[in-house]
Amino acid sequence: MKRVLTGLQPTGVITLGNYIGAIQQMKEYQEQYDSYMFVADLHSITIAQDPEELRKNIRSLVAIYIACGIDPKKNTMYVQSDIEYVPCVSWLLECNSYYGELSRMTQFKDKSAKHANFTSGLLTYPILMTADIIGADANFVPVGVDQKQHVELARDIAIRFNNKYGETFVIPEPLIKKAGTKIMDLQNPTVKMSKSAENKKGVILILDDVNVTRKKIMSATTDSEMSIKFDPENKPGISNLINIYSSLTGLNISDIEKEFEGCNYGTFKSKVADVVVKELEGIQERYNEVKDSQYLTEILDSGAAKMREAFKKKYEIMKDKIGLVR
Ligand code: ATP
Ligand code: LTN
Repeated sequence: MKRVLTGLQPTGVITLGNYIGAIQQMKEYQEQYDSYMFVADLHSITIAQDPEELRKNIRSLVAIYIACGIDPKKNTMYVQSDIEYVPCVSWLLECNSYYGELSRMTQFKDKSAKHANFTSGLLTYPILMTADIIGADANFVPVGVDQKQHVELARDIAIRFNNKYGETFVIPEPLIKKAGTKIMDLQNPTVKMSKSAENKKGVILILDDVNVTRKKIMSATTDSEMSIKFDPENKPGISNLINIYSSLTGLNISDIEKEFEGCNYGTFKSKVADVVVKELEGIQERYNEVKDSQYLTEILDSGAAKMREAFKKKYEIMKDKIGLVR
C-alpha cells in the first residue's frame, strides 16, 4: 500500500485554514493509504519558541489532530523529536546536499529577511524535512503550495543519494490540494488566513470560543454588490465565505450560488457561521475529551516506538552505504 505522510509545526492553535487546507485532506487519504501524521516540533525551533508554550503546543496539536478526525487506528501518529534517528538521517543527507540549493529556497529567503539574526537551522530546515519524508519511505506528501518546493528538494536529494549509493529511498511526490482550498483572512481577504497574523479579527482559530467565531464571520469584509457569486478577483470576501461553506458542507460552488440566489449578505454569513460553529463545536468537544487522556500518551508512545525502529533501520543502511563502518 502506498504511504502518505505529513506534519504541522506546533507553533500555536491551528486556524480554519490549516484545518481545511491540511487536515481535511489527510482525513480523505487515511481511508486509502498507509498514513502518517506527526508533529514537526524540531522544525518549529528554527525560530525561537518559548519553552512553556512549546511544551503545551506539542501535546495540544496531537489532540487537535484526533479531534479533527485524524483516526489513530488508521494513522501512525508521533512527535518528531521522540525519534532520535531523524536528526542522524538528516545529517547524512546534509552532507549530500548543497548550500546553493538551500539558500535558493523561497521560504528561507523570506524568513531570513524577516529575522535579522536567523539560525543555521533555518537554512537546513528543508533537509530535516527531507529526512522526515524519505526516512519514512513516504510516497506522497500532502502540503500547501508554500511547501511544494521543499518536497521537490526531498525528491532531488533522494534521487541523488540513490544514484550515488544505490537504491535506498522511495522517491516522494507532493500532493497539492486543488485550487479553491486556500482560505483567506476574513478582514483582509486578499491574504491567506494565518495563525501568525498580527490582527486576529480575520482569523478563526479552531479552539476559539464559538460566539467569537460567529462575530468574526458576521463582520467579515464583503463588497457593496449584494450578489452571492464566486469571483475571487472582484469579490474576494464573498468568494472566501463560499469556499469555507463549500469545504465544510461538501456542496459545490455552483449549487451554493443557486441556493443563495437573491439572498442578502447577512443571511448568507449567518448560514456560513452556523456551519463553521457546528464543525468547531464537535472538534472542541472531542479535543477536551482527549487532551489530558492516557489514550493520547499511549498513541504517541506506540507511534514513537514504531518510527524509532524504522528510522534506525534506515540510518544503519545509510551508514553502511556511506562507509561509516568500523
Ligand atoms: P504561519 O502563520 O505560522 O505561517 P500557517 O498558518 O501559514 O502558519 P503552516 O504551519 O505553515 O500554517 O502550514 C501548515 C499547513 O496548512 C500547510 O500545508 C499549509 O499549506 C496549510 N495552510 C496554512 N494556511 C492555510 C490557509 N489559509 N488555507 C489553506 N491551507 C493552509
Ligand atoms: N515544513 C512543514 C512541516 C513539515 C512537513 C514535514 C510537512 C516538516 N516536515 C514533512 C510534510 C512532510 C510546514 O511548515 N508546514
